[in-house]
Amino acid sequence: MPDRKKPLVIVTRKLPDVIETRMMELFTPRLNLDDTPYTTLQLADAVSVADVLVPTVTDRIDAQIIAAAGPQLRLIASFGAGYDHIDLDAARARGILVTNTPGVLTDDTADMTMALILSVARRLAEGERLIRSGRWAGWGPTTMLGHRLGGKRLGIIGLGRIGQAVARRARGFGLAVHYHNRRRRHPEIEEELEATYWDSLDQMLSRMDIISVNCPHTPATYHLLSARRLALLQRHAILINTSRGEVVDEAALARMLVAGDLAGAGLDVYEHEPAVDPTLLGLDSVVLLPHMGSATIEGRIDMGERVIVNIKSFVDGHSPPDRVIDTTS
Ligand code: 8YV
Repeated sequence: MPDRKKPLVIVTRKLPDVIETRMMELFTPRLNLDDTPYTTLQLADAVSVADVLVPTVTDRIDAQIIAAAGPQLRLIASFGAGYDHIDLDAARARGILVTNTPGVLTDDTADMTMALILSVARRLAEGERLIRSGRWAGWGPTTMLGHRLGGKRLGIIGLGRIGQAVARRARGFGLAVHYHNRRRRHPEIEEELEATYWDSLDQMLSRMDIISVNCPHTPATYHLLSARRLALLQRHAILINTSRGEVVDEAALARMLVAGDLAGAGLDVYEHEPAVDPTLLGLDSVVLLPHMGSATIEGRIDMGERVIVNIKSFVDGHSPPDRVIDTTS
């Protein structure tokens, strides 16, 4: 670190007050109180002077931005678990450390995954729209019928922290847990979750009632659910994505939903955020949320705390606990 006493920490978005206040005590932060996302130019300016950059998922820290970094930038302490918005190779080549905030948003994201499963299967958003439209004619024995969760099969793609938290919740709803993962999980985890492992994603897809995407977005998982793989799903199946939009071919998904080749989808993330495939907007069979899987005040404060711990340990000459391991190399 330069010998300036407190490091210049540039925070690209508005964080909870309590986090910003603590940063004021510990560092010399440059805050973004009106929360206007940085342009590429502003990001380049920021890295040219910051000792530490605190970006979020909405900031694209690509090779061009990293190239604009001044020699004083030694740490990118990202506010979020996913780090697909940061070019890790470029950062590593410049000797810039990258940290994230794992673990603290696991339960919130798993809760939201269950909420989407329930919303799609039991038509919650559609029912709510019906009430608000003023067109509800009253109860009927065969109106607004959805599907029972109990006894159905849930296929989880990516049984990491969040995937496992989804599995625990799903068991409480009587769902049978299946999963596909790059590496098979330890037998103890499989036993605890009563989870069935599928080495072949294709085979798992063709047998499940519900699919939940819980793997990170990496070059290897981009369009993992391609048009070909989506076509393997059963017509009555539903797809839930609370991970990253890029894992699913959104246009192909929209086409399948329109054609009735898939019963429904619950999406919290999109391929080209904040844009959403317009076809999806007109479909009653989909529930669409604005990337709010981890959006709880408690979660955001915990994320901010992790950012502070990472910066503080680095400034104090220690290894920050949440150094990102580049799984792509
Ligand atoms: C966060 C997320 O809100 O942490 C992640 O990876 O996708 C979100 O839930 C976002 O990343 C904050 O930067």
